[in-house]
Amino acid sequence: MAQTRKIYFCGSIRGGRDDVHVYQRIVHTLRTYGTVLTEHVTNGGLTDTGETSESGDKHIHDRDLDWLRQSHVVVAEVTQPSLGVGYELGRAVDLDKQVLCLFRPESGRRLSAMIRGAAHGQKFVVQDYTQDQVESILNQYFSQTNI
Ligand code: 6IA
Repeated sequence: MAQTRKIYFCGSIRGGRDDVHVYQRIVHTLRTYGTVLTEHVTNGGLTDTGETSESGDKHIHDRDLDWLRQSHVVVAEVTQPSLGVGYELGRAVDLDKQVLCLFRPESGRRLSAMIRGAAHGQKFVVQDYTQDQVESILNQYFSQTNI
């Protein structure tokens, strides 16, 4: 399944790029479980102004939604609040996708009730973690899921 599984990864861009190194670690690990459709989220050169967008926001939105529709599973790093990530998660629920949200309590933040409160069995999982648990948590998640 790992070869055919399409993974949509979400992480903050204009919401702030402080956690880009964490996104890179997650996506590096996700590649062993499938094809990651949204590698650009880990681009260290991408700033929170998103000024490198040549194709325009509508193109970004429509292309990302296309990838979201194609994906089998959505993995989101939700520690850094991001309107775009919240929007993607809402659309993912509407599309009946399987979702894993990763949150680091050590950030001192409290996760939005609309994300924490969306947890629902294996369909929508919210997992607290620390950075050094990235590999073990993803291993556990993908060994349990049948997607
Ligand atoms: O509101 P935010 O910008 O923080 O939203 C971040 C989320 O929206 C990510 O999970 C992405 O999937 C999506 N997203 C937001 N901006 C872009 C984007 N910007 N490109 C692709 N996905 C985006 C332009 C940069 C591009 C030129 C490389």
